[in-house]
Amino acid sequence: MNFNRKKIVVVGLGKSGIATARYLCKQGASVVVSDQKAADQLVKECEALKGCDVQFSLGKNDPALFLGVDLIALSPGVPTTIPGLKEARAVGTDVVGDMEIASWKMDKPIVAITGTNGKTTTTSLTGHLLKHAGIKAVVGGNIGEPILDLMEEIEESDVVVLEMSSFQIETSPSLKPKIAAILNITPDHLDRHSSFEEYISCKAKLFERVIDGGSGIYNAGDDRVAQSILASKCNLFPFDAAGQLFSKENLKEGRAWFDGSNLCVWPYGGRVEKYALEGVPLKGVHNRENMLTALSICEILGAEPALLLEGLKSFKGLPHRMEYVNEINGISFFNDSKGTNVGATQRALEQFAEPVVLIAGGLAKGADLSSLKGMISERVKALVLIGESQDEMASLFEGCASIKKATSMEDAVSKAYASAEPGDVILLSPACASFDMFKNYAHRGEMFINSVDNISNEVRGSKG
Ligand code: UMA
Repeated sequence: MNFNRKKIVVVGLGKSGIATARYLCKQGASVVVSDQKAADQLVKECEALKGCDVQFSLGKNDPALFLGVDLIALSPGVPTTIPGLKEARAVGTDVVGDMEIASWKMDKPIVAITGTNGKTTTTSLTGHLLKHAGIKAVVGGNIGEPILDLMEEIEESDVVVLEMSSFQIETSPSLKPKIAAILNITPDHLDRHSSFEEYISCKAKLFERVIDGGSGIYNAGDDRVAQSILASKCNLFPFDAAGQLFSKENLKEGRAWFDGSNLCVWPYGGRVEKYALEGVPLKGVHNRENMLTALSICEILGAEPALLLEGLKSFKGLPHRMEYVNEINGISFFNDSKGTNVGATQRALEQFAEPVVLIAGGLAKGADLSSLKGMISERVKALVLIGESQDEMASLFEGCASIKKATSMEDAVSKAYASAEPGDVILLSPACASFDMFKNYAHRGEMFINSVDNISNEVRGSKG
């Protein structure tokens, strides 16, 4: 589509909406930005579009705006079912996401990474490894860099690496990856998808869109993933991060696995490369999933294995994902604020052999939190609950661990500290979204770190 003089409504004035409006404006489109929030809640966002000739329609997503326009660009957080969209589609108006718009203008090979957990780490690691191997990669998408802000960089790049949420997959039917990867699927975003099955099939659509001769990398140890991509026609590339699925006879081209001490990747038409894990900072099964995926992508793209191993060793991980914060009086603090669903918290708890004091709660997004029961009984000695779901969680987990409720992050950290003894771990891994108490998961993680710093200063003060 040539955007010049086209009438376009951009819905949602967050990161994506700002980038979309800015991009379309530059292309000569006549843009109206709609957001359900009122103008006084969007001062910074409106400021970010200063100098762009856009109109604002704030305070609600007015369905009347969707009539008679050429295109509606939805931000990922905006449901595809808001009033007015059905009628717009019925008269042939395209309703798409920012990645769809980008796909109309891009001719670079695309790597698309999805999954419920680990996709940000994998996307970031893939970008890091490719750069380390001398391949010019632009990294964006759900990771926090809207793709339409990166279009100029993309022109200069060799490959585009995108983290894609289910919302972004749903609204970008023409985005055709050369390599797609699905890390894992556990229940999430059930407030947006009509069922878990629908969420799974949305992720699996990515494999159906892979270009001819392209590859689909997937977690063979995740039955839901393995089942969902069965009909896919791309070159399937399963990986086994636990090292228990493939027998000796089964180790063949187009596979990646853990052999007990090395990560092994055998690309189609290549040979087996082994990456020893000694000196590699990412730990745990879930990080092996992330590393096997990133290494497979890089090898398919022709990166030099010796450089990839160096890259694995120099990758330090990401903030708010199982991030070590501090140790105070023998108690270790970990920030996993990005643990916004049950699967993520389950994985976080699996990492510790030590007794855990868990800070959890927030917006449950329609999830069935009861599936955490077993893990909490097994690993958690005390549970400190925050946010909207705290009462629901308190009754669900009664008898599984001692339970306290907190009114703020500072209160939660102080109650967790009072419940812990030397040798214990205090873990923030909420299993819920953050928006009931915080701006986003990063804000929640920062508040956790600040509260830990305050305790550390008090302890030092009292010792001094
Ligand atoms: N809004 C409306 N109407 C609605 C709903 C929302 O007008 O019905 C408005 C809100 O008032 C707000 C704006 O939309 O002003 C927010 O849009 P958004 O939620 O799409 O947020 P962005 O800031 O544009 O961020 C989005 C992604 N957010 C979501 O998918 C919820 C970011 O992923 C992504 O990094 C960014 O685009 C850049 O591409 C975040 C996320 O939480 C990290 N993703 C989920 C996840 O990882 O689990 C999917």
